[in-house]
Amino acid sequence: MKVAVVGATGMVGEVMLQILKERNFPITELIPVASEKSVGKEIEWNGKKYVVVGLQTAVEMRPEIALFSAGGDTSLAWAPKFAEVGTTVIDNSSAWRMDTSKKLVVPEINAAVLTKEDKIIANPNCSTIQMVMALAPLHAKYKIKRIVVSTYQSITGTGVKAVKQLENEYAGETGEMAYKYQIHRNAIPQCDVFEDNGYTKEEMKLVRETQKILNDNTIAVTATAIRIPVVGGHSEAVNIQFENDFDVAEIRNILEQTSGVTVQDNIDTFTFPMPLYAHGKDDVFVGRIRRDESQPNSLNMWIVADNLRKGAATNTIQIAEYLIANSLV
Ligand code: 11C
Repeated sequence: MKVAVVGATGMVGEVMLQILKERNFPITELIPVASEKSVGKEIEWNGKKYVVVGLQTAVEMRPEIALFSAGGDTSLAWAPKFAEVGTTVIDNSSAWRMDTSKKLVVPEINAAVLTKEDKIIANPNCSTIQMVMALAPLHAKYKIKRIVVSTYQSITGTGVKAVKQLENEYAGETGEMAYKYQIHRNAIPQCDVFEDNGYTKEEMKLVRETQKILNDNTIAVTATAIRIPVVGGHSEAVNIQFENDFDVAEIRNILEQTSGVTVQDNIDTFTFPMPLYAHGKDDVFVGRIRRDESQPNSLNMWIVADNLRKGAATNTIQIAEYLIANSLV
């Protein structure tokens, strides 16, 4: 496969390159693509040097697959140009996710919706991916009525500028700010911009993307997204109300059988997921599984995953692997 990585020098792009190597992705030609300021730079991948090219050059090279992680505007402008020359684009930005003509895919849940005709495929938001990974098998069994989720999100979700801000604050130095406020020793109740309804875009992604991936608009979702000074790994406290009653042991058992999910849940040994330990891993970790005793058919869980891996790069590459395995590209 001739594969373009668009945004190759960015945070997610670098993780993509790493994961392509780890998973031995079948690449015959790698095309690292970035914005004008990085064009001509050399990167090393799998023991070889590659020169970063611009978007137009990459389109002209007609890759079979383009993995995009270069922001919504680049995606809106360039994904269709790649699609026109026959490239299948898998896009990490929020640009196409809610477009009704585009599929929003978490391979373990809904890869079966993909066809050869899908030339722009959307990768969901990190906080949505890890939540639906744990919820999809439970929805299938007990039917979810309502989800209340609070997120505790890593600064790597914002990007390199936020990591620099934290490092500066930690060292007591001043520098460019990614957030309006200090993030070191703080928690900021704003991820992404505010929408007209008073929720942030990140919170509304959890609502809309969950309904689209689970293919069920009747699921009520309400979210609060918080930025915390963790470097790598989003955490979520999730309260779920089901239509049907459940047995907690059975829930644990279902999650233990779910591919891509690891249950870490033993309060006797203080075993539960934490971002420090999820960092660098591809699975979604679930723990603190317990009945919500305040209302019927309700459950509380704690869900943690590496936001740059399963939340972004790994999921994108899994989509590409599915396309190849099923001759859809
Ligand atoms: C964050 N979830 O942690 C964001 C990062 O819609 O793809 C990814 C934004 C997106 O801030």
